[in-house]
This record gives sequence, C-alpha cells and structure tokens, in this order.
Amino acid sequence: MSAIVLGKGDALLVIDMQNDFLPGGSLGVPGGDRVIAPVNALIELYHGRGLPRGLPIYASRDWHPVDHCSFAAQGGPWPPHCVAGSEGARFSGELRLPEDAIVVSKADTQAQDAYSAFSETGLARSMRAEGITRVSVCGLATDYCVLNTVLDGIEAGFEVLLVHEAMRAVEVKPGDGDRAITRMLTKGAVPVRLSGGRLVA
Ligand code: VGL
Ligand code: ZN
Repeated sequence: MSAIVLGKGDALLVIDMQNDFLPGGSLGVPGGDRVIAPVNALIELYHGRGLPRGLPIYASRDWHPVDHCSFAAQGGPWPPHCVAGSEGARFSGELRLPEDAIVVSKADTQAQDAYSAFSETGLARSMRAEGITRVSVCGLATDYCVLNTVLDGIEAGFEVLLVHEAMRAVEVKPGDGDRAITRMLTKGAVPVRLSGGRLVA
C-alpha cells in the first residue's frame, strides 16, 4: 500500500453525477447514490484546504437534445435521459462541486452519442493546456461513460487513477461492471482507493 502524493499535474474528473443516473432518475444506476459520499470525499481531497492551492476538478454531464439518437423513440437503446436544461440533467444536489469546477457537456447534438468525456469536447486539449498529466476518474456509469472516458484518457496519454468505490455500473448484462473494470486495468488504469482521506494505490 502506497500513498499517492497529489500535486501539480493532478486533476479529478467526475463523470455524469446527474439526477437521471441516480435512483429515481429515468436511467437510475442501482446504488448510484452510494457513490456520492466517496465522490464528495475526492472533491474535498483535490479541492480541499489541505493543499496550498486547489487542484482542478472537471465534471462531465450528458447533455442531450429532446430527440437525441440514443433515446428509444429514435431507435436508440435508452429511455429519454439528461435532456439539456432539465431537472434530470442537473448534477445531484448532494454533490459538493466547487464553483470553479470545469463543466464538460457531451453528446449535445441530435445525431451524436458520446460515452466518453473526451469525445468532441476539447477536454484533452484543455487538460494539457493546464499541465495535467494524471487524472482520477469517478462517477457513473462504470460500464458506459466511465469506461469510455478512461480508455480515451489513456489513449490521449494521461495517467488514469481508477477510484473503484466511487463508481457504479448500470449492468444491462450482469457482470458488465466487472468486465469494464478489467478492461480499464488491462489498458493501464491504476486502481486506487480512499483511505484516511488520502488516495492509496
Ligand atoms: C450513460 C447511458 C446513456 C453514462 C450515458 O453516463 O454512463 N449511460 N448515456
Ligand atoms: Zn446519454
């Protein structure tokens, strides 16, 4: 067990902690609410007063038009969810995002779906411009947006820390969550966990 020392070059990336992906939402992830506390702990760790200066926090959101191609009525796989500007698309009210969190909207045009926060958002460029080299990823859902974001992040050259306890899977098929974790680790993501208010590998 080794503690990870956070500093310049580190950032936190919180994936899609939106009402529609939480229990009661139109595409509620089972147990999705259980990740709010660990995600808030990560936010505190990255942004907290313990550090000389807060480290950057990025928060992605699914931000679909009403007739998005991923919705069942358009032949897609999902019920309507995260319609731009709707209550379901808002970040959970329990999420303690700082005011200076950088919000990344994705899949915001009718014909384009995007499970990755790096997909046509300019995120990689903006992170590089900030000197970011290592990103901790957490949020929803492990087997869709977390998975694709982590694979793209590694592809884009970032070191990716995977905070297992701060993510949950949709599991359309049982085992999808575990399979997603295996794929991310196989690609080089580093499993970490929160312990005593720190990250350990
Ligand atoms: C997601 C299904 C559809 C996700 C987004 O954020 O993981 N899942 N759209
Ligand atoms: Zn979506």
